[in-house]
Amino acid sequence: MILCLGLPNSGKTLLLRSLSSYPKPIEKFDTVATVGINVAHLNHLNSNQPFTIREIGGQMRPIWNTYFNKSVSAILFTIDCSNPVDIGPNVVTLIDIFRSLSAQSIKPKVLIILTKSDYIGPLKLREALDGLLLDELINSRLLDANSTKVIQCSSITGQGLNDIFEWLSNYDNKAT
Ligand SMILES: Nc1nc2c(ncn2[C@@H]2O[C@H](COP(=O)(O)OP(=O)(O)OP(=O)(O)O)[C@@H](O)[C@H]2O)c(=O)[nH]1
Ligand SMILES: [Mg+2]
Repeated sequence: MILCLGLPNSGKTLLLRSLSSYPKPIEKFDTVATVGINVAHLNHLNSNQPFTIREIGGQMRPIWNTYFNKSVSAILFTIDCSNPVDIGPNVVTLIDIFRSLSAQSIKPKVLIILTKSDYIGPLKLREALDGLLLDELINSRLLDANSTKVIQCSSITGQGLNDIFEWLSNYDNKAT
C-alpha cells in the first residue's frame, strides 16, 4: 500500500490528479480539502504496473497512524515548498510519522515531495534539505538514507512528475 501524507494544503490532491493525468497537463487547479481518503489509480506509459495511492487528508493527521501497518510499502510525504516558514511543522510531523512506524517495525520507502515549485521564491532544494534535518533523522536512525529520496515538483507545470513516476517504478512494490 502506498500512502500519500502531508500537512493540509500541501498539494496532495492536486499532485495525485496531475499524476493520474500525466503526461497530459491538468486543466482544473481548484481542490477541496480531503476529508477522509482519496484514492488514485495511476498508469504510466513506461510501466505496465499500475499504482494505487491513498491520500489521507491533512486534517486527518491525528489518526494517520491508524493506517500504518505492515502492508504500507511506501510513503509519499508532500511539503509545500512555496512556504518556507512552515518547514518546522513538517519536521515535527515527519518525526512523528517515523517514530510511529519504527515502533511497529514498519520500514516503507519514503519519497519526500516538495510541491508548488512554480511559485515565486520557492524553497530551494538545498535550503529544504537543510531545514528538514534529514541528516539528523538518518543519524538518529528514524530514517534510512537508502530508502529515502527528495523530489521537487509542480502539479501545474509538471516539473518533477516524471521523476516521481520513475521512483514509483523502481521501488520494490511487494505489498499493494
Ligand atoms: N501553484 C501551485 N499550487 C498548487 C500546487 N499543488 C497544489 N496547489 C494548490 O494548493 C492548494 C491545496 O492543494 P491540495 O492538493 O488540495 O492540498 P492537500 O494536501 O490535498 O490538502 P488536504 O486535502 O487538506 O490535506 C490548492 O489551492 C491547489 O490548487 C502546485 O504545484 N502549484
Ligand atoms: Mg487533499
